[in-house]
Amino acid sequence: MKRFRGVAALLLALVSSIGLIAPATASQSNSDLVETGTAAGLIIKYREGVDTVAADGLATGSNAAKVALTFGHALGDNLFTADFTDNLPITQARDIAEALQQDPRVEFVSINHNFSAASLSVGGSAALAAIKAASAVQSLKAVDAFNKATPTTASVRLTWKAPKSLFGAKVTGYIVEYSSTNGTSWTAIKRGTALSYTMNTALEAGTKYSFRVKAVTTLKTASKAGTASAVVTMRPTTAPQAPILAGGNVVTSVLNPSWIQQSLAQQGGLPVTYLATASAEGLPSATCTTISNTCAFTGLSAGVNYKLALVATNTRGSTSAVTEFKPADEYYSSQWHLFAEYGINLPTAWKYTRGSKSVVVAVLDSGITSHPDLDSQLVSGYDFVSNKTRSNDGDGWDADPSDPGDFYTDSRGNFVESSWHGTHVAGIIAAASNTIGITGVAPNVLIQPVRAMGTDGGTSADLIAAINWAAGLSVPGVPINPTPAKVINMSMGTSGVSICDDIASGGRLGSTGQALKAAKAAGVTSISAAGNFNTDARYSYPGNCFPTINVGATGFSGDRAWYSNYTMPNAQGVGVDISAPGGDDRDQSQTPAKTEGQLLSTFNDGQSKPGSPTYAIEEGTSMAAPVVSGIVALLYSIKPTITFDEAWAILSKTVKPFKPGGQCATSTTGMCGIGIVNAGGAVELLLSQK
Ligand SMILES: [Ca+2]
Ligand SMILES: [Ca+2]
Ligand SMILES: [Ca+2]
Repeated sequence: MKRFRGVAALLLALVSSIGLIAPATASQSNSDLVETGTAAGLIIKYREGVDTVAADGLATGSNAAKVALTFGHALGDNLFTADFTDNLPITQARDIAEALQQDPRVEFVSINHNFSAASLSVGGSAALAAIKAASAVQSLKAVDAFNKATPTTASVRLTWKAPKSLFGAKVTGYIVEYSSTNGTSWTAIKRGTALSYTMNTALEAGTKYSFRVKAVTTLKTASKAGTASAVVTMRPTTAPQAPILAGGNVVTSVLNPSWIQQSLAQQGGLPVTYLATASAEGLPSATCTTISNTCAFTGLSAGVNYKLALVATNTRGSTSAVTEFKPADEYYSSQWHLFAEYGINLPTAWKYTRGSKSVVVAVLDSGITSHPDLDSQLVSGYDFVSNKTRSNDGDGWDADPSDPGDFYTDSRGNFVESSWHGTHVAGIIAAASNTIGITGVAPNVLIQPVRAMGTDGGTSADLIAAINWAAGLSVPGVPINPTPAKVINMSMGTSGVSICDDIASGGRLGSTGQALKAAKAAGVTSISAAGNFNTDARYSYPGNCFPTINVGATGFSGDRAWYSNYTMPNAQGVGVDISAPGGDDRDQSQTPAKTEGQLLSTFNDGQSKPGSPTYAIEEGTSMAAPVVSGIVALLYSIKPTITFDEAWAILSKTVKPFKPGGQCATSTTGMCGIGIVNAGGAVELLLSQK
């Protein structure tokens, strides 16, 4: 039997230095890799007709393995998990798997790998000390901050004075809270240390808002929010938003055009007058003024096509009907990965589509939290975290994929804050284009949150069930997915060496590979993160499984992000397929303010359990993979029957080049994959093929 020895020293060196990658040895192959992670158990596939429980009541095959195996879940496709009581080193798990493989009733055995979220952990883990909250901030005032430069954005300027009492701590920021329900519920926004804040997101003209402010004080590493200031109220107004013509802007034989009735917010909170102008080449134009949503023209020639222009006016200003899409989300200018030189050229793609509501992207991750940029973007998902401790929701598999937080106390006793990883990933794909916050790559597609990671990661058995379910395939004991996904995003990886292929299987697909292949056959394209350990992408599961599009991360300047795994020479097809911006905090000189070279997306401010919705920057191949998933979702929106292979062909033919002279560009072995994904190029190529 082949043993797995010989390159351990090389592997260790690679983690800290990529300088060693050039001298590839001809003898390197997957079977040389020494696996170094832990395994939660095994995944067993029985031969056709074999009962999984033998006549003696023991699990079939456990005697051959000479170990006690606890049977866990049926995963679909005749796959079953057999769990170890405690995690075992993968090398030990392999020995057990090899013994079990000798049982003639067993078709094959896979390792049930452990993996974790493939983004870097950012933020500290300081425990809250018992410091005293500051007193209320003083003299809070609110005025309408209408700005002619952004005439349809409702804006309120708040000013206040510092609290009287800080109890020895220092102010490190303020939390502004607003309410559209007369103070019944409040939404918090974290601010800097300035004694003012102009709020121009999340507000609708014509609505009465309440505002209050809390000081955040910090003593050493401990922070505390102070008591709230007195409440002030304000009803902002704006110029009207552009009216939407019901039938486009061409009048054929209809001489009484209408447009969609505007809401109070769309009217800027004020009475609006509409001026419609109908024009046709060589004929006099006609105008019509009204306060309703229809106009009766006189003097038009019958049977002529007129072009209609529509202007809405109130006391704040005027806005014309526009057809070209420009996102009005407050933080769009911070989303450099969408439009910068080494971004994904998304504005070109958006000329044609921002996605279709019939396309679902499954986010196999830590779950989801309530967020005003995501709540409108969801279809129902599922929770496949089987381990009742790791799940943090008190049970195993269940129908509720909400993220209860994955906080934990590490082995040194430090509190590790919840990552809200699934919330961040989901926003990159499909945050709503709604004037607030950010916009996703494909804001008109829908997200299916599927929990596959809990505290400290997940297991491949749960991931396999999640893949099968997301793709609409059957998973025993779970209702069929009513809205199967077309795209599956897997932003996760392993720190140790975890090989996807099976032991003693002669290159046959492993259980994860089987699930991915079945998903592909069901019309699904699966996207994976290549991992964040600055090492050979062959080592990181599930990105090293086939078939997925395995994504590496680039930074603002278009070269490999420092942490991103990469393709080794002679990697035998297991490596990084393509790169996408995932952020690089060591490459931030030209990035928009406060992004620190990273990607801004939806987040939650709770340290353990979910708190209030917010936004945060993160970096990782976890952030790069959903960029690709969003683009692939745009392709499905244009061509619902597109296949995995067709989508890959489109992506690979349209990539942008890496930064000239950089590591990715000068590598002769496709270190960072074929190039940087290009949304505009991909959408235009697909449309040209239709
Ligand atoms: Ca659960
Ligand atoms: Ca749950
Ligand atoms: Ca938004």
